[in-house]
Amino acid sequence: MRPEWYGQALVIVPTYNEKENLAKLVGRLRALPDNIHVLIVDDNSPDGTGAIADALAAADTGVHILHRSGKLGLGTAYKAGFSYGLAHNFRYLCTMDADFSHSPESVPDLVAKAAAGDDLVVGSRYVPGGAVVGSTPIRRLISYGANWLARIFLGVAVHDCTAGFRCYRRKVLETINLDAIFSNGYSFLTEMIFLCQRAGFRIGEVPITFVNRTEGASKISKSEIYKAFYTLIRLRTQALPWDWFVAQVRRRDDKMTK
Ligand SMILES: Nc1nc2c(ncn2[C@@H]2O[C@H](COP(=O)(O)OP(=O)(O)OP(=O)(O)O)[C@@H](O)[C@H]2O)c(=O)[nH]1
Ligand SMILES: [Mg+2]
Repeated sequence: MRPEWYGQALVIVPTYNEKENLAKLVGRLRALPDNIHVLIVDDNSPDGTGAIADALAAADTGVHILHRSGKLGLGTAYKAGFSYGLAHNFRYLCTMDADFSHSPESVPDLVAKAAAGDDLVVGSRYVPGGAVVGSTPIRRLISYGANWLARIFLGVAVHDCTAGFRCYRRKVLETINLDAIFSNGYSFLTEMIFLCQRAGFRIGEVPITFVNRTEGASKISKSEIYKAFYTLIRLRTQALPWDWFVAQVRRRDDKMTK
């Protein structure tokens, strides 16, 4: 039997130099029984990923493509994808990496959980049943550290807030002011979770097995790690009760001048 959300989910796949992975990934997503559409957001990949995406889109009306002029960052790729998905009336907007770290066959689990009531569903490595395969100790440490800091500094309740495997209900993306999101790179992911939690959205997690990429190269640079620290500090200071603080100082000043 078809799920209630048949044909209503879009998976946004940002790509930069993913020629080894893209056709296989799109094939597996489109082979799922739920008519899940795919939107590739390619940043003029020098390896010709854009041309592969064009061919896939020409052969299947369920495959869409957005070309951007150059490498503009993961966060802005997601934003461009969200605008496209909202404009084309999709009810569930998912994001995933192109490198098979996220299994295409897990997408229906995420959408089904959103359809059952969660506003945002995260494909999570760090809940019971979740796992990481093939990562280096240093990558694991960075990932654990980032999640631990987000929990301590920002009070984020999600166990895997740096995961790019997600499903949003369209209501979330219509409510959160995407233009006000500062991060343009990987930190976008933590910032989105923080904003969703603050807006009171219901966030769920589905355990996934994250498999480190075997084809193509990572795009994470050292500067993304510095940016992640900056994001934590910026979000924390933004969330402080500045209005309350200013009111206390004013009250004290008033008392002193009386
Ligand atoms: N459009 C676009 N896609 C990007 C950009 N940076 C990364 N990506 C894509 O975003 C996804 C995640 O990037 P990865 O390099 O796999 O980053 P990661 O998964 O955190 O790192 P690895 O574990 O080393 O693979 C992949 O599909 C990339 O091709 C960008 O600037 N623009
Ligand atoms: Mg990856």
